[in-house]
Amino acid sequence: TFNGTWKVDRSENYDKFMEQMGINVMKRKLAEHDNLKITIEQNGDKFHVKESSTFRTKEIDFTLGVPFEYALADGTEVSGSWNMEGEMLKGTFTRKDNNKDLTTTRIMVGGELVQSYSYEGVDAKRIFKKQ
Ligand code: MYR
Repeated sequence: TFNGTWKVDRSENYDKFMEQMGINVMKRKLAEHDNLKITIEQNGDKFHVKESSTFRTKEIDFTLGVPFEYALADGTEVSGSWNMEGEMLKGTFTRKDNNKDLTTTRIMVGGELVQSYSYEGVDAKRIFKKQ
């Protein structure tokens, strides 16, 4: 289960990913220490996700397979949906400003929540520990 509050512990290649997303170096430096915390409440195929970081606090409700819109912490607007593939949550989103795809997954690995990000050939991961 993904339910719980998850605090980012470490990241892999996240700076390169953000650079590919077009985020400037100053924001990337701040994002390195964003203290991202995600609270997930899943009820069947319905999710309530609360995101909090040094940048903002934001809450969203979505249903698996149902498209929704979301603004990323840097303001980039995307639309897309989350789907369950086996034990993995897979999010397929499209940037509204350039129509390019951003995919992301969430999976539990050894008690940690691992979120992967992929954009234009650059992959990154952020690994969260339960709070
Ligand atoms: C959620 O489940 O957390 C809400 C929906 C998230 C949609 C998009 C997730 C991709 C996040 C990419 C972060 C990039 C920062 C530049």
